Amino acid sequence: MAVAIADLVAQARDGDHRSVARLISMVENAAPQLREVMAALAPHTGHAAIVGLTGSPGVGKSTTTAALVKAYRADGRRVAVLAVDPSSPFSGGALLGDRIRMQEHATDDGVYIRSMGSRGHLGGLSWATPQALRVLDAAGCDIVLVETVGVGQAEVEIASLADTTVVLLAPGMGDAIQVAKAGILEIADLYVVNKADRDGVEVTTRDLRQMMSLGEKRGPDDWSPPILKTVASRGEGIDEVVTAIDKHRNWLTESGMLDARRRVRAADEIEALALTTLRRRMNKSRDGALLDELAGRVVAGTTDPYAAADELSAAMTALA
Ligand SMILES: Nc1nc2c(ncn2[C@@H]2O[C@H](COP(=O)(O)OP(=O)(O)OP(=O)(O)O)[C@@H](O)[C@H]2O)c(=O)[nH]1
Ligand SMILES: [Mg+2]
Repeated sequence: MAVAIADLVAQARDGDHRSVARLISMVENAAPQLREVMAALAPHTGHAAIVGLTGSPGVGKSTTTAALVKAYRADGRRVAVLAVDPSSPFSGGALLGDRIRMQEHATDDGVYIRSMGSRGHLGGLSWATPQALRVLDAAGCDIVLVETVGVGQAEVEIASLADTTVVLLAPGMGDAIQVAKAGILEIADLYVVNKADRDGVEVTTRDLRQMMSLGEKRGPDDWSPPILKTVASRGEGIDEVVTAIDKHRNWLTESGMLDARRRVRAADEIEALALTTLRRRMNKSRDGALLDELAGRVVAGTTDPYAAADELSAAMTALA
């Protein structure tokens, strides 16, 4: 059972799916070896292009993802799909429908598919997803597609994890209005109006364009998000999406934005981990009844909240 972490990482880098799966499970379960895992992965990260796909329920994210996988494979690229379900605490296998759609890739070593719930005991998406992305990146994936349904804050969170964020819309779903509401205009690098075989595709595209022009604050060197039309269920327009994603990637690299985005992301990750450590120490000091005692003194007026917070911080530092 006890496999050396270095071996596990080496096997994952050789494309062994079971090793990748075990590493991601370690992330999700916050296994005790996680520090060692992350240290072993670190030198191998930074290659994969992280592409987030988001949009309202049923807009065609999974169908588009499957079509993109096919296109990337035809191009000889190694690709992973991480389906993040913000409403589910469950992880592990892919959702049933998505599994069927992905069936043609099931025996392809160049494709890795995983779904994650996001309400894990450790606070979900923001905690486990970046670490899972590190595993897939270090495992040698060229592209990691992260699919998440655009409800609540999920799409904004995904955008903060992705190099390129693709927002999907479909005609007749009032999506253009939703775009404005959800602050999607700030996060989209690429719009895909899927189900272009349906009526209303022009209306959706026009609404979207109008919405974009209202929010326009772009300089001449800034990226201007293109609007593409697809019929994902027939694979139409998918090559154009691949090209646009590559083009955005090149822009990110050349403008220095890729590095800038990644630094922000790393800073967020470090901050989240540091806060987790602090909270753990605070709970320890709570066991020691310090917080309780301080609260009593604040209520009694013998100290003030600022001085009490200083005292708590000092006690937490001493616990380091
Ligand atoms: N007419 C048409 N139907 C499509 C197209 N793309 C997908 N669909 C259908 O739309 C339905 C929803 O597609 P999914 O790919 O599951 O959508 P999704 O966004 O992943 O859905 P959730 O994960 O549930 O949010 C399915 O029945 C697809 O077959 C398209 O281009 N045209
Ligand atoms: Mg889906």
